[in-house]
Amino acid sequence: MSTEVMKMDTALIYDEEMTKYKLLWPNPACEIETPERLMVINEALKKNGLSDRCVSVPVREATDEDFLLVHSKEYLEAVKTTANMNVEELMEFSKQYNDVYFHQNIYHCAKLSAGATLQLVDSVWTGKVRNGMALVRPPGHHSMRSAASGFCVFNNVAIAAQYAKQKHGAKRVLIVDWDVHHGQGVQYSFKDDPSVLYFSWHRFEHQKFWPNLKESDYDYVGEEGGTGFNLNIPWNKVGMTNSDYLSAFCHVLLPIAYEFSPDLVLVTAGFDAAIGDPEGKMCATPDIFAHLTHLLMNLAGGKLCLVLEGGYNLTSLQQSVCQTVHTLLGDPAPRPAYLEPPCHSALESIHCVRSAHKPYWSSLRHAAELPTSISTQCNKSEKVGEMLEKEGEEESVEELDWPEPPTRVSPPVRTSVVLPDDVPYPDGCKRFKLGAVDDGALKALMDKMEMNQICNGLALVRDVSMAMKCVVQHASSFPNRVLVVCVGDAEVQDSHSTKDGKTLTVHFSNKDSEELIGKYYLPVCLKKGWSDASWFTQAVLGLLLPVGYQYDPSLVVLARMPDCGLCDSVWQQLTAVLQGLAQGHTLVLVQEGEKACVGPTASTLLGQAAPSMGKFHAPPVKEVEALERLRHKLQADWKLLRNTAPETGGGDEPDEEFQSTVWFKNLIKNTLPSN
Ligand code: FKS
Ligand code: ZN
Repeated sequence: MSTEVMKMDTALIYDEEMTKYKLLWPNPACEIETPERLMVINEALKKNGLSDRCVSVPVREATDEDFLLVHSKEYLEAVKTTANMNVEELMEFSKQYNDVYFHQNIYHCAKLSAGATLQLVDSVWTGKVRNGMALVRPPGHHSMRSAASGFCVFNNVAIAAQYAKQKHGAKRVLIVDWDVHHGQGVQYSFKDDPSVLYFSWHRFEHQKFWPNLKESDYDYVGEEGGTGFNLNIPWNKVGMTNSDYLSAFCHVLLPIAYEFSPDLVLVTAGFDAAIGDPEGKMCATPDIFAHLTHLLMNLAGGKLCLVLEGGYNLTSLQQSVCQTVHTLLGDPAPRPAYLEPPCHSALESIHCVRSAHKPYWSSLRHAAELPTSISTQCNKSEKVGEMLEKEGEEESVEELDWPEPPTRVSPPVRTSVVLPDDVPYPDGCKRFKLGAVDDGALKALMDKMEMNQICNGLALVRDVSMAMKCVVQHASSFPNRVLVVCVGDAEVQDSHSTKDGKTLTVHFSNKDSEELIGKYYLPVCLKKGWSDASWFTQAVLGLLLPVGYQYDPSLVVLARMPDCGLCDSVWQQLTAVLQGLAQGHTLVLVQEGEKACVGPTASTLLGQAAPSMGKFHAPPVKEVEALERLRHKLQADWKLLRNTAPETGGGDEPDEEFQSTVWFKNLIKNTLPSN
């Protein structure tokens, strides 16, 4: 048990010098990549008081040695010569590559951009800060060993991953590429390297979208020793929403990432996958980045480095970066807006990548095979030619409008504890002053959370079943929904299974209680002997989290029964991911005898990263099958549970219920030619 409070600082790395290059000749393909991109981010971070809350780490220039970790000597020397070129020569030089422009000062900026990334890795790896973000130009993820591409000169994040391995001895590095473009440069760098897991989702449209590569599809999984360590989710339609992104995280990235168990996480953090972006044409709102960030913060003991890539709608860009930095700083994530069912096309892609990776990851062992309809439909190679021809007729999406994310106010108290007098309260927590640990204290604590005066709470109670009953009853007087997560054996279904949906109970227990399933009472298996990392990926990431996100509670009650069977790290991971819901309002109830978990629970509630869960064992077949049956039954009610596209009976039309209803998706559909 560790109650020691770790360093919680967030690094921000930025230098104005990186705004000092721009496109010098007319070129429609490159005009969106401007110095203003960095300027508006910097202004927004200052305006929202975020810069001041971060530790400012200076940039440095990357050295030749750093560049040579990924790039060829010839290419490096060629780029160096651009510093002395005139405009005509720069234009000529740029022409050898795809969608890039050079400038006399870009080599200097590229040194700072890669150097800033390495400074971030150093600060996070050595524990000076716990996480951070580098705001850089030029971006990096398209750049290859001997070629610039897509505004990128050197591959900042690929260099950083090699550097972390060589300089710091990192054993496993996870790269999450949430930019809307495929970072083919990163993919190529690590294609046969099992120590770097690369995940990317990207606008693909059956290879019709830039960079139009066959190897951006879901069936490219890596090569030789690195087979299985490259994860591509191609988006074949524009207009993807928050639900599509969350589904990709819950059903693809997170289970595999937890199984991989990285010791460092790097994010190629482009924000062109957000609403309003002219390149991405997607519909996810800026607040989704709070959740994506939160969901990565408990991997690698919290060692998380974000490096700016794309993002071309200046409003959406700055809002998204602010949401991200708030979360890095530990501010509770806002409740996600507009969660509708994931769309048919996204589910198809998710299904395809899960089945392509089934042989390599035991957390996907039960994933469904590709139905023949999809494998034929995705038989891309014949279609590509005809698709590419259509590229000329560019779609026009009218100016989209979306509400500005609400300001994020953290409650004055983060964690309040209600403990018997003889139990020392953990560092950093506030004792909830109300005398005895009784129902009155619990209710008062809940009221304070509801009023946003306290973020979360922990109570050590005499009888956890009774306490839960009381809490749930009190919650029924609230206007909003409460998610009750009960871990361990207890009689809960009679006491508070509500039909009106004001309470949703997810009950993890040893009992086979399939006959009790209702829309708002979900009995989920937690068998003796299966309560480890693989249980977490199946039961928590694949089931609880999607349901929780879709239910969108205003309070989460997490009750731990005596002998619940979870070890500290799994319990902490569970506690940590639940804090993405209900603006972090979690009330944890623990039985008196379980004192030992007070410290670890409190540290997680305070926002410390949960520890890694240790070795991943293949999940037991019988139990996973039971869980799969449950997920199947429930997915009619809880559509975020889907990880396959429903069969459409042969026709091309997605089934009725998957047509979205929310305004912006209709807007997109009506303004684009249907394909
Ligand atoms: C304009 C076509 C532009 C090139 C797109 C490059 C995207 C770059 C990026 C990065 F993160 F690297 F900046 N084609 N209609 O956003 O991926
Ligand atoms: Zn991009």
